[in-house]
Amino acid sequence: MSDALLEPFSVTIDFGTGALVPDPDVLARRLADLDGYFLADITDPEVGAYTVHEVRVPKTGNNLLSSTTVLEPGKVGDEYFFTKGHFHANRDRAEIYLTLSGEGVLVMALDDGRTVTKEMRPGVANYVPGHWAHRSVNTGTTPLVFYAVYIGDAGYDYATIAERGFPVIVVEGNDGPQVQPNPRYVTS
Ligand code: S6P
Ligand code: ZN
Repeated sequence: MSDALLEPFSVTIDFGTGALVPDPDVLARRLADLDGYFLADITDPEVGAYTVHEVRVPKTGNNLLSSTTVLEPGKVGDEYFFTKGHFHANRDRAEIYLTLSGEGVLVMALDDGRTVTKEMRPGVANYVPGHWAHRSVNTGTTPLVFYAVYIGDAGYDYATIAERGFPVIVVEGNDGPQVQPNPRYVTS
C-alpha cells in the first residue's frame, strides 16, 4: 500500500470568501511575489494578490488534493491581476476548477504555444487536462474564488512560466477584457 488509510472527512467551503473549515494550509501571494510577471512595473509590491487554502491530504498519486484560491481584483498596467501559473511537475496530471464567485479567464497553454482561454464564472467547471499550463485572471471587480481539485502528486513547475511567460495576456480594453498576444512570450 502506497499510503496510510485515511478516515473519511468533510470540508465546509464559503463560496463568497473561499474560507475552508477545518483549518487548511494557507499560502498568501503579494504582488512582490509576481515581480517580473507583468509587462508594467509593480508600483505597490505589498498589495495582496491572492491566497490559496489547501485541504490537508498527503500529496500522493492515490489522493485528490483540493484548494480554494481567492484572487483579488486589480490591475498592473493594463493587465488584470493573475496567478503565477504553472505546469504540473508531473506534466500529465489533470485538474478541475469550479468557480464559486467572481468572474475571470482561465488561460491554458501547451509547451508549443497552443493556447485556450475559458470563461470563469460561478457554476462553471473548467477541465484542465494534463500537459496544459494554467493561470487564472480576475477580470471582475470582486474577488475571483474557485475550488480546484487535482491529483495528489501533480506538483508544480513554476520555472517554465517564470522564464517564458504565457503566449497571451489579458488586458482591459475599451469593451471589457481582451486576450492579446504576449509580446514577451519566449517560444520553445
Ligand atoms: C494547483 C492549482 C491551484 C493553484 C492556485 C494558485 O494545481 O492549479 O490551486 O495552485 O490557483 O496558482 P499558482 O499558479 O500560483 O499555483
Ligand atoms: Zn495546477
